[in-house]
Amino acid sequence: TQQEALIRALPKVELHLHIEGSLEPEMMFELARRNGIKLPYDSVEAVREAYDFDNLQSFLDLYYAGAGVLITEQDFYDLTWAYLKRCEADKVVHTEIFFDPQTHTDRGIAFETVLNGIRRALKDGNEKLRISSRLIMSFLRHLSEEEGFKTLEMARPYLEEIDGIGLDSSELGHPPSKFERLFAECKALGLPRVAHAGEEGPPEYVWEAIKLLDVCRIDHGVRALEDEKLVESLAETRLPLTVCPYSNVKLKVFDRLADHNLRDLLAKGLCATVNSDDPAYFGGYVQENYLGCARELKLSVEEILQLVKNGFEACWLEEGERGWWM
Ligand code: ES4
Ligand code: ZN
Repeated sequence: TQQEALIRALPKVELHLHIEGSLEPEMMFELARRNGIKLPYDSVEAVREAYDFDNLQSFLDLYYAGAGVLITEQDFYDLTWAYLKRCEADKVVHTEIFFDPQTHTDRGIAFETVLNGIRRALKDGNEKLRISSRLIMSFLRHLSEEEGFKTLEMARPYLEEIDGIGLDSSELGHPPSKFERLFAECKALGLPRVAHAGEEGPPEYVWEAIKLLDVCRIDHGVRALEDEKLVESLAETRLPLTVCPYSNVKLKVFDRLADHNLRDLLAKGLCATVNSDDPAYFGGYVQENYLGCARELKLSVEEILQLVKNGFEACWLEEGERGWWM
């Protein structure tokens, strides 16, 4: 279709991608072998079969376990480089990725090992593939605010290498308000902030992320549609939502892609963007998310163009760093 050709041809950005969530089963096996780690699966196929989730938590349990094969700086480099090669193939020209340092430091991997591996790949991506990027350090919200402060202390010598702050992991029961002081400290350090909110959690969590954490984007935010005042505010401010359609279906936020509210978000004037979240676990990189939505939601050419432009609008590139595509 015309829509499909357009999606493939357009330069795109990605603004919601957990680098640990781009660990494909093939690489999981390769790194397990390289590092002498025994996996609880017999084959790549068995891993893929295990990726049948009931909700966010059932996914996170496997996601944190899978990340256990990442040990050396080279592992983090290889993981990030494989993602960037995929970006190249899909015409993703700019990407803003999350990493979860606590997932690694809590099992004895040095903060520096994680950061250096990812950073070196991003630099190579910029130089060799012409893909620009930002790196967002995300706090795990199921851990305490104090744990978050300890992680911020670990990051302190490397703040030049960190472009922003995120908040992810188990949403229900861990509202943004739990991290108000931590995010105030990050703001004082001059770091821009985003937070996952309104994925499984209620619209109140989106309000909290805006008012208490002073975020410049909401990750997911699809449940914002339940609150008319919130929709009005998001339309007015154009505070972006980084929507991840396949993720929402895999984690049962919506039953089917055809039931997703992406078109409604656009129709109400929100700055909704399309992203992949954890593509190795949810079965599609950003281009597949666009293609799936175009097919199942019957997106028009105008809607596709709007989504792509929203990504440009929502990204953190400064005026002088923008590529030919922007
Ligand atoms: C995540 Cl889909 C999702 N939601 C919250 N936290 C996450 N971390 C990785 N993927
Ligand atoms: Zn996410």
